[in-house]
Amino acid sequence: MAYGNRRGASIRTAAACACAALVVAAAPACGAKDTGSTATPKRTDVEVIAFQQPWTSIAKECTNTYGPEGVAYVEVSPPQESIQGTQWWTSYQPVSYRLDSKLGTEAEFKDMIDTCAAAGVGIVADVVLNQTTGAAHDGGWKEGVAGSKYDPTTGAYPAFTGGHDQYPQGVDAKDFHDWEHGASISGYMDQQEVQEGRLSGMWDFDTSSDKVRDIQTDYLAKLYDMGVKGFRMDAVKHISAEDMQAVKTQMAEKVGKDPDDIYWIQEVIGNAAEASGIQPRNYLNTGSVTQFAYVSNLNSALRGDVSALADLGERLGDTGRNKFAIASKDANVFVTNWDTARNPGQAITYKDGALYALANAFLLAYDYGTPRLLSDYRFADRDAGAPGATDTSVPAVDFDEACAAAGGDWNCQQRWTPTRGMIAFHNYVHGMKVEDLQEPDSSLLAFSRGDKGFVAFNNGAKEVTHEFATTMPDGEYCDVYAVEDCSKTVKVRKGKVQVTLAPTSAVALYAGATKGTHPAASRAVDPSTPQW
Ligand SMILES: [Ca+2]
Repeated sequence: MAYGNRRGASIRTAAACACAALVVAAAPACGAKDTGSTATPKRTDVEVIAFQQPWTSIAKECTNTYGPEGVAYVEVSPPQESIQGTQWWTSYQPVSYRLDSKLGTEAEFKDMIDTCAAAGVGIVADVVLNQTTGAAHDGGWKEGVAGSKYDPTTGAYPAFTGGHDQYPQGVDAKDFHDWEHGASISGYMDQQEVQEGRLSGMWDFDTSSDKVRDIQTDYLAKLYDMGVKGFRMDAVKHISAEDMQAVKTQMAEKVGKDPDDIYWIQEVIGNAAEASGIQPRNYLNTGSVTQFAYVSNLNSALRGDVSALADLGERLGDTGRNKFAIASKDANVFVTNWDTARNPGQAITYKDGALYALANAFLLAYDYGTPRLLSDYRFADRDAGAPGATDTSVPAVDFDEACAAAGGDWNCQQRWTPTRGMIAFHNYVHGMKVEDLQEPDSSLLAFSRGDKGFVAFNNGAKEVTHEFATTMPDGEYCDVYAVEDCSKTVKVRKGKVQVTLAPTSAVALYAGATKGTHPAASRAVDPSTPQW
């Protein structure tokens, strides 16, 4: 309802501007009075991955940044106890479902959920159900980050006892798949191999077993009852669709909800050349799926001919035309995640400088899928954990300090000015169709979102001035890609908009951001924004 009111107010303002301009272009012209008093547009579906960030740090950032800028969900790294080690990927090797991890305690996790909820932000938990730890170890008992014992040689994990300790002995080798006597997955043409073999040598849970499901759904139900608003399910391609469905149904029963009402994002890395049974389309009954073709399409088009993005939504989303397509409503889309960022050539990442901000702007401006941004840290070594990580913990990061300037250990993408502006843009134009898509040459692309927004991209190396058509009403709008305080504006006149685009840059306007109505800002550009 508040959204409707705000929309109404913005339209009235825009209409007043147009009238003033028609009458006479004199002071005090419409837009001259910079009140900056409007709140940011109401949050919709934007998610940010807070990669390897401690719970206390995320809680503060919900209050300071995610809430105010309009993020709907923050996806946190796996919250369960894992193996020890400084590397980030230790989080993906659970040794118990205790909520004592490198990123914080159960009490800190709960406090983060509550603090973020108070800021209007829902927590999405990254959940690892496919596996425990690597089996190829030197034998003997080891300890997880919270002290739980496990023996990766024999497959004994006594700390997986269930939510009520109903399995006091925990799990052992019988509770895991035994495909080819514990062989690892070596190919992706055989569904059984992919779903029952060991992923990189890790013990593979028998997710068809009642006992395993009971333990795992206890864990999910606990997270949900604590206030977690959604789940990002890891390595779902390695879990059969039947097992995934059964797990979700049982978990929903435990929390007394309809499974369809539980937000469920499934990591399924689609590859048309692989077995039919592991394709993303098999999992649409349980939730949305990660759209990795989006990552590769953005990667190639924004590094080359940007006009290749013109029909992206149909190409990736029209299931009538392509059986590997994923409809917009089912697609979780992103420029990169932490995995593709570590595989050179797979995605546009922070290492690509201005092109990364441009790609994230396209992600938030275009109308396909549910956008998921990444907040992460700089790395040279692909295995490197978060700054300061030890074998058992990641130190809290004060983002006010870490993001006080560009170029620190943390990238601070969530604070960059183009990020803030494009999140507001995305939320404001939500539900409007892409219209007037124009691609005058191989480095320019522009489109409108009905009468609510206009965006233009230049992925070329030269500054370009170009006049585009737009469905936006006449007015003078803030360029929210460039500034937060409306110190840079662009005028729309009679369905035309002339913009000057710096090399590898964008211009973004939405009807709710004019001189008189742009969201309040204390500066033009956030200090964490890199000088590309
Ligand atoms: Ca499996």
